[in-house]
Amino acid sequence: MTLTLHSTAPDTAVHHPELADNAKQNTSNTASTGWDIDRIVALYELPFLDLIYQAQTVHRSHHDPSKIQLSTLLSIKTGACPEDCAYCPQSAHHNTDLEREPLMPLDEVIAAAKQAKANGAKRFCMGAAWRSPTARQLDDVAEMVKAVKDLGMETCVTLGMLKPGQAETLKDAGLDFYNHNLDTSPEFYGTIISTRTWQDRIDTLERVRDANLKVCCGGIVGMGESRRVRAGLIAQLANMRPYPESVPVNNLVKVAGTPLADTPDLDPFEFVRTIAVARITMPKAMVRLSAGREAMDDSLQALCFFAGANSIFYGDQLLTTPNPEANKDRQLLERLGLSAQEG
Ligand code: SAM
Ligand code: DTB
Ligand code: SF4
Repeated sequence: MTLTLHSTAPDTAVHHPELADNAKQNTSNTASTGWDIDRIVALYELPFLDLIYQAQTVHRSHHDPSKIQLSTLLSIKTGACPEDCAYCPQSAHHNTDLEREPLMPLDEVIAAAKQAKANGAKRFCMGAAWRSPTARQLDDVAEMVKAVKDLGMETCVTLGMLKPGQAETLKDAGLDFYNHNLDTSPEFYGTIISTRTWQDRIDTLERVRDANLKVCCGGIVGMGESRRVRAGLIAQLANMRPYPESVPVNNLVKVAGTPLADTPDLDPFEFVRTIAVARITMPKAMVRLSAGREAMDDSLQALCFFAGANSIFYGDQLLTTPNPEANKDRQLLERLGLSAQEG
């Protein structure tokens, strides 16, 4: 199968104030209509309340608004990554305080997954700071996937670029999702990462799709990009055929020693707008309120849920940086009348 990305769309109309129009569109994640960047920018430019009302309307026609999907992350191989992603504390190109760690032994991975399951997570996501796994590394991860799947959890891994055949090996081991983010728009990509190209990302995403794995693909905002760049990222995601099942929206976690450590904060409402625009353009996707929650207060997170986020990373740690404590998240969900989505 070929993954097609459309940068232009036949319909460039701005749907305001007929808010229902967008709610009716792109309801299938194989829909043939594309999202033009100008039309996405126009969504961003709606009055804030109109935008989140529209996003909530779309959300309710495709999802149970009381459910939040919970995924727990584990870094199975930490630091010393050869890639130079400007945001990432794990890049060997940056001087962060991070301790590098080799591939985690299988029994430790299983213990962490059991703990995540006991805490109520339904999906276990394992991340490795690799450019691309070797055959041997992939076999080790496949064993981990099988063991986690045997616990009755959904599985996700993010290992960098995959070579032909590797996605199939993971699928055979019981993998459900592969996470591989586009991260930013094609135009901005080169200012953030120089050691791989946008096309490298697309090639791996195609391999993942061809192996019948579900795609988890999103990006990061708050890296000093313009609104148009954010719209460009969303357009690329929404125009994938099919668009990803899972869309993580990360707010930059600023880590000392990375080139982006001193980036000015993104306006929190712009972050909420990004969630809303992702929801409207990818109605059936799970939109994950991902990295950056530690710096958000409860009201801002509630606003993100209202804008259509219906998934979070759950557990005290992301990969290498802190996440809200699980107990605090449980309390937040309870206060909001939200509950964990089953399976
Ligand atoms: N090395 C693999 C890769 O890049 O695909 C997998 C791990 S990588 C850490 C997974 C994702 O984490 C990145 O694509 C990026 O979106 C996100 N990420 C990394 N550092 C981040 C940061 N400081 N703030 C927000 N998101 C970050
Ligand atoms: C994603 O989009 N965000 C997660 C997950 N996929 C792998 C990772 C966030 C990492 C944040 C920085 C860190 O903790 O190292
Ligand atoms: Fe490596 Fe992934 Fe971090 Fe980039 S984001 S430096 S590829 S771990």
